[in-house]
Amino acid sequence: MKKSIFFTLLITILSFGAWLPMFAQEEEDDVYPVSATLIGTEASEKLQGFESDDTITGGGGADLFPLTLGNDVITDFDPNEDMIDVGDFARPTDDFEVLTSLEAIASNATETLIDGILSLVIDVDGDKGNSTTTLIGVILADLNENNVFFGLDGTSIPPLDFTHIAESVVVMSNGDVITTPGHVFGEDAESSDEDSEEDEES
Ligand SMILES: [Ca+2]
Ligand SMILES: [Ca+2]
Repeated sequence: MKKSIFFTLLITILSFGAWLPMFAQEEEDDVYPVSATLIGTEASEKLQGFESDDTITGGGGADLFPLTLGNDVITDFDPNEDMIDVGDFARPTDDFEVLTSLEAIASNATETLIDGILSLVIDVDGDKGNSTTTLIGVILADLNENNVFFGLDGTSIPPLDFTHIAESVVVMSNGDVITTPGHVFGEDAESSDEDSEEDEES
């Protein structure tokens, strides 16, 4: 009898131990980006925020700005050189089939004075989640087929030769601040993972 009580106790302790990491994991999953700041350089780069409220500045070069959820601000969109990627809010396969054409953007956007500068506020998700992207100093007439990428023909890579990925500084919901350094496009963590895998194999 004593033995079975011992084993019951042991199993109880062990299974509780097994649950602990799951609780920890759950807590980790609850941490999410609250706001992000992306500041580009003179290079042509991709500046992609998160599902947070992001402030994005491209700097020089021909920059690509994929729009994301949250209330975001792009401070220096240059209609003659830069490009916004609205693909995530245009394609029927995604959750939001809203910004499917320049006309659709027009009907989901308002020109508003922000700090005295006429700017374009685009309701990216059609009011489903109150997400907006504000293009400072841009008016509706500035947008055209050359600076908006829809990806509706099945292509997902915008025709803009960016060479770099911009640095992002992200404030998480638990107060942590995570910085992802800017880097050359293609030379990211994935390639170093592959390297280490190769090392293990050899
Ligand atoms: Ca740039
Ligand atoms: Ca965002």
